[in-house]
Amino acid sequence: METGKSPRHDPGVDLRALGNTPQDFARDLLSNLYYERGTTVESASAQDMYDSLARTVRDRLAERRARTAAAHYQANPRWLYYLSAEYMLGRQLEQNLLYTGTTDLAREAVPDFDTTAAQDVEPGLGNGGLGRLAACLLDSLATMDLPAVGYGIRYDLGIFKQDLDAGGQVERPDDWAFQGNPWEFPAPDDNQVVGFYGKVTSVDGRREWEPAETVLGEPSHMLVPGYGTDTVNIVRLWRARAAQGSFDLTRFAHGQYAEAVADVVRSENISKVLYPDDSTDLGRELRLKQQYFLVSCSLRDIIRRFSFRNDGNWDEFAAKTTIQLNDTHPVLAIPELMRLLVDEYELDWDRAWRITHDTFGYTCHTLLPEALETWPVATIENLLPRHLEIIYEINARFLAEVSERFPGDVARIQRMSLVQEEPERRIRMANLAVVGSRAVNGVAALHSQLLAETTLRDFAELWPGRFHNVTNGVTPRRFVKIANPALSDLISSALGSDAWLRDLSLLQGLEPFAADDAFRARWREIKRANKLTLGVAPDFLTDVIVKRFHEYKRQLLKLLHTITLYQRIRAGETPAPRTVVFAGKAAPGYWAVKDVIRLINAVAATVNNDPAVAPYLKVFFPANYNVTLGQRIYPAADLSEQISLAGKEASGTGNMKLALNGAVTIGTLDGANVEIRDRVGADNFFLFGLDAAEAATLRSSDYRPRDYYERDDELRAAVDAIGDGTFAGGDRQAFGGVLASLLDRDEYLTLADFRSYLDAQAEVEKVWLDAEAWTAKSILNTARSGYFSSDRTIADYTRTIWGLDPVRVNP
Ligand code: RUG
Repeated sequence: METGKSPRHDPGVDLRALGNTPQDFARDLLSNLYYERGTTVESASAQDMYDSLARTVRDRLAERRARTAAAHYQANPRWLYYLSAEYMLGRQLEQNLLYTGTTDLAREAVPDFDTTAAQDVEPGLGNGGLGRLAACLLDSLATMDLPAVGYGIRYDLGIFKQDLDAGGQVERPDDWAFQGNPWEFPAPDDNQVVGFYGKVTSVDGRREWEPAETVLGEPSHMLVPGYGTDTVNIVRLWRARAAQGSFDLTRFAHGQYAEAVADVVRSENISKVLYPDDSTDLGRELRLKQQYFLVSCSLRDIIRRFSFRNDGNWDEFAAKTTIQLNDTHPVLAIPELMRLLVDEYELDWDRAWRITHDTFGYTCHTLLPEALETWPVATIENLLPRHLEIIYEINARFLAEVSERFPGDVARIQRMSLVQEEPERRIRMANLAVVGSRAVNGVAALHSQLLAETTLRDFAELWPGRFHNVTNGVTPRRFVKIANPALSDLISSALGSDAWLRDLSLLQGLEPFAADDAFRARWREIKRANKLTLGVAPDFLTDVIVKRFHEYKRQLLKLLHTITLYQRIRAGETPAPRTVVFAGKAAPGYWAVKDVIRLINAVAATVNNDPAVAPYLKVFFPANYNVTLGQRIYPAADLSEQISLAGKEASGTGNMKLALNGAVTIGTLDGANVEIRDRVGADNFFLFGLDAAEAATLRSSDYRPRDYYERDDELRAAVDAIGDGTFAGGDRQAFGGVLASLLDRDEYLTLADFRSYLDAQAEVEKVWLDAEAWTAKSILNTARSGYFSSDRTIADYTRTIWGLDPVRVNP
């Protein structure tokens, strides 16, 4: 039941009669097979069995959901609404079995459990860290009994599937719900109508927008259970549908089939596909349409929920509602709420602005200027004419405030304006977000500091109290308990309970075990077994760099090191055996890094086919890195590569998942690496490279990558091998682009950090050869990473930004 409606439990029906005995569970599974799939155990396909199992588990969550809704209805609490264009939820079955305590029941009831579970498709409704963070935060909100709803888009096609063809990335569509999505509840009663285009007129002194096109937003939700509690929250996802009457029957009757559905297709395209890019400003109108679609549907839904409970008393709105904007993608929510309040609910501007400003919080996830969205004024004017007027009005009032504070500072006013004038007029979404929010936060301590000192400096000077840091975190339920069951059992037995899954700081209790021989031996055995599961050599050092491909993340630096190792082995050295694991997707149009993927696979082919090298080095590039694959890689990793150029990675969260699974980090002082090192201790972290200030200085000076190339023999040999056809059957042109980017530009200072990185790798190797010393560091990494739980992140948001109170669900 969706909250917002009065919960009417039939007093004669006890929903909990579902029960959790093996008989109850088996009966419900059979009943779902019969009545939902029309089949029997004997003739069920794997998909039938999966779907029925999913429904059996979902029913148990639905019962908790009904109780959660009832508790929320009674408490009428302050709500958090999390607006995000992306959620990377990961597979649902195993998580929901764990959270309902039915894993063993399912294993008993289902004839071939593993085949059944393998049917579970991960909804890949996000690109990478930002979308996975959103999913971790939802998990923690529910676990901490906080009243929250996530809002997003139900893309038909999620993040593309990556294939490797001749070593190059090929993208295939991800029709994730092709077989249906048993976890989802449609809620057609709560449809919303969204307008686009059209004109604005003045009627009785008020502005009125008449959209020229309308689209239906159809919601469905997925359940978000908390761990160790009965709370089940929801994530509500909007799907675009053509408004009634869009199908042109007359044209169809005349055989004009494509024209007959043109309007339907145009409308439904809005939620057709996730934009496969998480870091550049794609100037596409359809993307702006998606953003407005998400925002408009969600705000109307939020207002519906608020009005139902609070009789539309607007003075209560900001007290009862806090809306978090996950990056700039949902920032149109600010002018949209203003439009709703001023135009539709007829509040005066000042009152509407107070409410709006007090309602929003904005999380910034980047420092890269190219990732700060801007939209051409002309595009917004055409698509959302009334919103442009409102943005102008917000800007005029805001700039008046700036002029008053900094009289005559024209340059400052130009920098802070919501409107960029040159080379074309564009709306700066991050500026709009900061102006329209009561709180702004970065996602790691260094990131928040650099935001206030560089990217958003003018704003931090104007409103210092508005800026906060909330360091990211990850859910230990998915990324330790589910991903690494053997390690979880060992941790629980060492700590005497599994309470650490709800209070990750308890991992500290593992510290003494770093000195315990038997414990270290068991720790190593588990790592070995996890490597076998991943399919890598159990006794090799597993060295992983898994993340989206981007130049600033410097997968190329890892590759140069790999080539150097290869060349050393060819020259007769015998380094400690290691498998280098690369995984990740590149944005389809980002050719510079697609070439890097091709090059990695070319190096892999050469290395892996050279018998002289085989005892010492392997390169492994599993395709299609996603949450599911990550869950297999993190538990197998010994070394976590976090080697971005300092000052470029906002936080990173793979670094946290890996450390929690006992990987030791080699990294720069970037993003959350800084905090990981602070916590695990400098002795348990391999540091290298320029820091953010040094990198900024070098970048702004006359940096010459060729000087580094000429000075360092090993670097020169590695770079030359890229250019001389060693990895391309003698073709010297094959990787010319990569070569030129390194030698002529090297925007991310790869060559400048190369030697320092190799020195740190030498240290890695030295420690690795002492298995006991390495294992102790591995254990200490896990023991001291409890801070990186998303439960702590949520506690920080709650304390510094959201001000939420938990609502307990009655048993
Ligand atoms: O690149 C950042 C990561 O550093 C960060 O850990 C993650 C979650 O905060 O967000 C990533 N991100 C940034 N994804 N998209 C953007 C572009 O704004």
